[in-house]
Amino acid sequence: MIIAAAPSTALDPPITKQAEDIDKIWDLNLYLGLAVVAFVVLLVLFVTIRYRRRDENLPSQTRYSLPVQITYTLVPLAIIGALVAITFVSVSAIEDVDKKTPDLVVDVTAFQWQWAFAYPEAGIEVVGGPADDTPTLVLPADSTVQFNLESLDVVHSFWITAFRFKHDIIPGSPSTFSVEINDQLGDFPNAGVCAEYCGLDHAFMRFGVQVLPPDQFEAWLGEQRSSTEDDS
Ligand SMILES: [Cu+2]
Repeated sequence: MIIAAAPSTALDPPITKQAEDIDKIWDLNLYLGLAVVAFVVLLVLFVTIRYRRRDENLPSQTRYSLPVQITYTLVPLAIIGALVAITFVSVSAIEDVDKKTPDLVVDVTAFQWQWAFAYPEAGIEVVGGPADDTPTLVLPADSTVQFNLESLDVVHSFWITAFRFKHDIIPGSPSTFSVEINDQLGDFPNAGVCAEYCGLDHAFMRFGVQVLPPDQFEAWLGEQRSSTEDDS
C-alpha cells in the first residue's frame, strides 16, 4: 500500500473518525519502530566505542545468560502482541460502522475511465467526463455515510487518501462500506483516485472530495436537484 510509504502528515488530513484511528495505529507503529532502531544503534555505538581494540580490554565472555535470553524474547513478543491487539480492536471498530444506520447513502459507480456519484435519496448524480473533467464527491461533516460500490466494466479501486482506506470494486460483485465523516471541513482536489490499474486513462480516474457543514450540504443538494430539473 502506498500510504505505508508516506508519513501521515504528508497526506490530506483524516476526514473520517476511522482515518484518525488508522493514523494513530500508523504513528504508534512508526514511533515504536524508531525506538527499537534507536536502541539497537545506541547498543552498537556503545560496544564499538567501549570495546574498540585495546590490548587487554576484552569484554567479559558470558554464555547462556537466562535473564538476558528471557528479556530479549519477551520484550519483542509483548510489543508485537500489543500492536496486534490494538490493530484487531481498531479494525473491528472500523467494520462496526457498517452496522450503523447511515445519514447519507452514496452510490459509487466506477467505469473506464471515470466515476459517478449518485445520491439516491435526493435523486441526483454527479458524473465525471473525459480526462480533466473530474467529478467532486460532496459529503456532509459529522455524519455517517454508506458507500455502495459498483463497476460497469473492469476491476477498479475506490481510494480516498483522507479516508486512509481503499476498496476494490469488482464487476458483478457490488460491495458496501460505511465511514463516519468527522468535522474536518475542506476541499480536497484530487483526494480520490482509482488505485487499481484499469486501462489507458486509469491515471485520469481522479476525483475531488469536498466536506461541507450539514446545512451547506443540504443547500448544495437543493442546487443540484434544481439544475437537474432544468436540464430535463
Ligand atoms: Cu480504474
